[in-house]
Amino acid sequence: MYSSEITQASNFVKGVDSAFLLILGISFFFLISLTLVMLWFIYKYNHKRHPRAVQVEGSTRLELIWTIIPFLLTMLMFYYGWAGWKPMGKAPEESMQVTVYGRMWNFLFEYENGRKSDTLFLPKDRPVKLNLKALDVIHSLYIPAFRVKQDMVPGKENNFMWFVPQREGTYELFCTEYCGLQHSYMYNYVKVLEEEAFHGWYADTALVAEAAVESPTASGKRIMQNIGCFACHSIDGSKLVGPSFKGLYGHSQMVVSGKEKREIKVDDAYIRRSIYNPNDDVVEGYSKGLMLSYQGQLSEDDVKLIIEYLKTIQ
Ligand code: HEC
Ligand SMILES: [Cu+2]
Repeated sequence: MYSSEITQASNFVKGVDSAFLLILGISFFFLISLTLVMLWFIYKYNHKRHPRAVQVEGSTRLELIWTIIPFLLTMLMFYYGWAGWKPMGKAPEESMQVTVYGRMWNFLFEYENGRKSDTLFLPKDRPVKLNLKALDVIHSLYIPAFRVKQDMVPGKENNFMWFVPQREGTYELFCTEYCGLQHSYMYNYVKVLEEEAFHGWYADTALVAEAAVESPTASGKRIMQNIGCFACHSIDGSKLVGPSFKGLYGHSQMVVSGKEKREIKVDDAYIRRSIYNPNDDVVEGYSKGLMLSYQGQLSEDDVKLIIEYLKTIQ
């Protein structure tokens, strides 16, 4: 269908596009031919040219034709669809593994060496298997340029997608299952790099170095932006899904702990608890269960930096 010189963005582009173009082609063929036949009939059986209506009854030959041809066409479409889809179900053994966490409302990519990122960096020409983990509701990971899309179902075992990126570049990636208020925040990029450049990124401990030159408050803010806290929390006093961070630190807050309502002072321990066990103390007027624990996703050091940043929002 394409000349083989053009490299596709991924190994699945060809199979999906062939099925798509075949179905589109068949649809257009029938759209045009049926329209022409209709116009021809309007002309031919016009009342003036054909004054007396004739009843036509039964034609086995015609009925066979209009059963067999559509049957063959649907089987052809099925075959192309199936042939394009089948290889997606089995990832090669040697695939690079990346774990994708989807939560309201961001994606987080975790690599085998522990490196985490909100942009998906990948080496060119190496199969990659994305192990999909939805932490709250159903999300769906979609990379249009690679022609791959997979629902992320909470609790589902062996939920994955795989592909081979074949062309360097930056491609869109987003959630394509409406998952609540800030669904549109789940939008990011895939960056496909040459093997060497990828390794530079992968092995780079610059993230730590970066944090060392950055002030703790700037690091705290960056961590929060990367992991998506601001989808639910503002810093200007406006109420989003959760309470605003403005003027939070050092002030008192009414919270519901279990059945008991109490007033607490917002200090380091309270913020740490809010991040790791958000349902222990639920801010009065907000629902339990909206904020999920960041246990395992944010380290104690990350939390300390976040606290430093929160102190500055007064
Ligand atoms: C999906 C929406 C959502 C995301 C994302 C989210 N939160 Fe929350 N957060 C809430 C809600 C709702 C509450 C209030 C209910 C409660 O206390 O659990 C809350 C409460 C809090 C509180 C207590 C605030 C107060 O006024 O006492 C802190 C601190 C907090 N979140 C920090 C964070 C941090 C840090 C992040 C990012 C690592 C984050 N949240 C991500 C929804 C969210
Ligand atoms: Cu989503």
